[in-house]
Amino acid sequence: PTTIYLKDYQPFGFDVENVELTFDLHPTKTRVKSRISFVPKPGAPAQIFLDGENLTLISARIDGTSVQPVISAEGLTCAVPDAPFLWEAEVEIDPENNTALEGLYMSNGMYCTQCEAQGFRKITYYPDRPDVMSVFSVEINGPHPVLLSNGNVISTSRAHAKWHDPWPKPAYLFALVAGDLVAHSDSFVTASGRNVDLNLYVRPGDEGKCAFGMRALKASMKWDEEVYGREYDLDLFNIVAVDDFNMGAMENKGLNVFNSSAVLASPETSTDENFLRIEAIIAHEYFHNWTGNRITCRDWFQLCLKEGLTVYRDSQFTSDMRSAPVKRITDVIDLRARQFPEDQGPLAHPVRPESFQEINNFYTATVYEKGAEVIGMLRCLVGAEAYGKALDLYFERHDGQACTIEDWLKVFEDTTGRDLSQFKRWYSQAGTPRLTVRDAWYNGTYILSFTQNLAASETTPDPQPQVIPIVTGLLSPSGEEVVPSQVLEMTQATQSFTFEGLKERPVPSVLRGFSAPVVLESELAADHTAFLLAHDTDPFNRWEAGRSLARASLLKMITEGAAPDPAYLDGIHAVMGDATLDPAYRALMLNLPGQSDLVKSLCDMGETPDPQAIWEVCRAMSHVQAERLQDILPALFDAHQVTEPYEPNADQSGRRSLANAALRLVSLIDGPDRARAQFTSADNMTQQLSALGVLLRINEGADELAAFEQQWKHDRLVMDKWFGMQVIHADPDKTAATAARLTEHPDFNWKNPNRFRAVMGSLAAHHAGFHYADGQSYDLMADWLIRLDPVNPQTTARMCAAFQTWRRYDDRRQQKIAAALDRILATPGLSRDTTEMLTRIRG
Ligand code: B3K
Ligand code: ZN
Repeated sequence: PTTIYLKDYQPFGFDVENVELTFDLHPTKTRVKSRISFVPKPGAPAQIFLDGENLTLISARIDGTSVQPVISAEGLTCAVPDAPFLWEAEVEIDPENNTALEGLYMSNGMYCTQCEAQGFRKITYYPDRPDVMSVFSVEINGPHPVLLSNGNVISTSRAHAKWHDPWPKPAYLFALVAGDLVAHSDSFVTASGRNVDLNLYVRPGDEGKCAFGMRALKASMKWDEEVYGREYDLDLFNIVAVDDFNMGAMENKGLNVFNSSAVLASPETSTDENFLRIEAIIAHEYFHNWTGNRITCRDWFQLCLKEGLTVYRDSQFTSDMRSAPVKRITDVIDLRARQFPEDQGPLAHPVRPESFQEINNFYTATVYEKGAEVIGMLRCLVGAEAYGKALDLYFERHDGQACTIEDWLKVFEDTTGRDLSQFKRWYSQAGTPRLTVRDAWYNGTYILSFTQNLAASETTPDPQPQVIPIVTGLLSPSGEEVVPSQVLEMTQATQSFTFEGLKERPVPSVLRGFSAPVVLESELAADHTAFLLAHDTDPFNRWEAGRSLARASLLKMITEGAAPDPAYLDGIHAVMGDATLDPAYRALMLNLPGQSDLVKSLCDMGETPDPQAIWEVCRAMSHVQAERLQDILPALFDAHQVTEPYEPNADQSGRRSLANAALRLVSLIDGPDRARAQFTSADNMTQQLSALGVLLRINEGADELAAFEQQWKHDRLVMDKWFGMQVIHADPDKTAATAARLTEHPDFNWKNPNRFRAVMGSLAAHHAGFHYADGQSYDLMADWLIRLDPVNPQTTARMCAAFQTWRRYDDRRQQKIAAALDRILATPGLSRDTTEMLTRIRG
């Protein structure tokens, strides 16, 4: 496989003025005609190369004359005039047998496209690169009631539609949908008074699951006007739900395509978490209209330009719609669970990678989530107002362009006068910096000293100090904020910050709001964690204090057989009983650190982690939590019941999450009765599913599981939960067998990515079950990756990340994993996607 390098970037030799496409739809023999006006740039080559894969060329003409291009597996090469010319081609493609779900494919009888990153080349010959932007007109012929493409409708009649998108765009934003769909329609009036028709297209039967998505879309449109001054720019905005989709959703211009799990919602079938995720993804795709579509990426190395920024924007949106501290805490939990392992293992790469084999493998937590963290740091450093000015300039200066990280940083430099060359290292250095903090106190002067350390890695052999914004506040020993939050701007490898004029030695609260994506290590003279859990005014750090106490206690239980730390238990007892605190926030306080987080800590301590022992200690800790909180759990459960009609808003979902956290713990002591009652009486999925989870966890849910299947067997999205729950809640010694049994279920449609992930993704997420000593989970995973790879390389490659932390385990496990990896790698014809992932992981 070839490696592509950022340093080799060359602009394309031709401009594309205009693209006209005609589709004659047929399940196995779709014809695509293209008419493309090319204009050679000065110095253009005498031959043009057009990307194309899995296409059958029927005919090609230049300015009306037949040509015979040289065809390869990657595209075609053809001699061209040194003046503007019209390229006309006709190709045949086979959507029905396109199981990779990239290009034009079929899902339950409906036609659908996915072109990002390089799927358009599976539709027709084209310069399939984001810096080639053009205006598209599309004609669709096919016997389907709904025929959609980007932009505005020019005409429709039976079996025929014409579309025109006035905004120049790269091919990856092209979309086409055709099928027997129904629309849930609404409209939105923009700030300047333009009326926009909104449609959410779904399969007949799903009409009742559209209202929430539509509300989220309108809220997003309004928010982007109010917060970023960005209006929508077409008369029409369509969203389509599709059952077979490799990821969450796709921001095609004016025609967003969504995994049905990321848009369809109803109280009966969706949990509060589902609603939250749907709202965020709808916002994310909508926000791409400006950050991604109007301003796009010059090349795929710049992916974080649109993804980091758009994740940052959707997290701001969720913070505004719901609770900002809760959003921040859940984002950090997610970052540590997904991005940190990536950044600290064999898949580590910079936020802006410098090479790749398969770009689809770089839609990662690092590009997305760390990319968003980098923007959060930038905003923290320059301040909210300067951030706003820089963004205004970004939109003004770069509208209609395909840009780079250099362009992005330049608008900040130009508006603030700052030199961001050191800050830019966040984009080029891989790895999670470790930040160590020490303190000292001399009569009235308090000093905080920090050291930053970034481990060398393959992509970052010689790490240099980064700019780290450390938001810090100081508390008095009685818990008052004596120095309010301020940004300490660290630029050196080691650096001290001095605070004068203090009456008594303060308690520091550092890295408030998790102001930088680092691992903080405390070498403070005294351990203030329990104090911060009780008193910190920063909600993030207060939660973090609880988490640190829990982690430290679990590690001592694992390594020394110690008893659970009473300071931790007293601390959470106080927080749980504090009715002034947001219920959602309190529910988060009860969660324990992830088991793979603990593995990492153990490795750092020089210990060999035992997944089973970690699992048992976490179980034991939950029991101890339940006992310590026994006096308040029943009351917490009762007091947070929602009696009003179900709404997926922050207030109600917060109350449900606390009640369900209480239910989970109290059931460990009192048994299944409360959960059974809740399962039976529930009128919404949040209550039903959490009751089922509680029951499965105490090995009591067999009847409910059967009842659930009966009740929901007609609903794919709910059945995904049914599949996943059984794996997630299996005991470690039964996890592989449970997953294997589920793959035999008649409804285990493994070619559907959601269903595949429901079983295999849950297997990977069950830490102790996946790493159970007999190695059966590794083998099962390998079997299924081998089977899925020829069908759907993207979903296979993504699942390979399950093995990325394998070097953290003992020799026996490593041998078993190595054997599984080698077995997959030895499969003839393994895809480029999976080969790249596994070679990097295997090392
Ligand atoms: N831009 C798409 C992701 C495309 C993934 C291609 N493998 C969704 C998003 O980030 O909004
Ligand atoms: Zn995105």
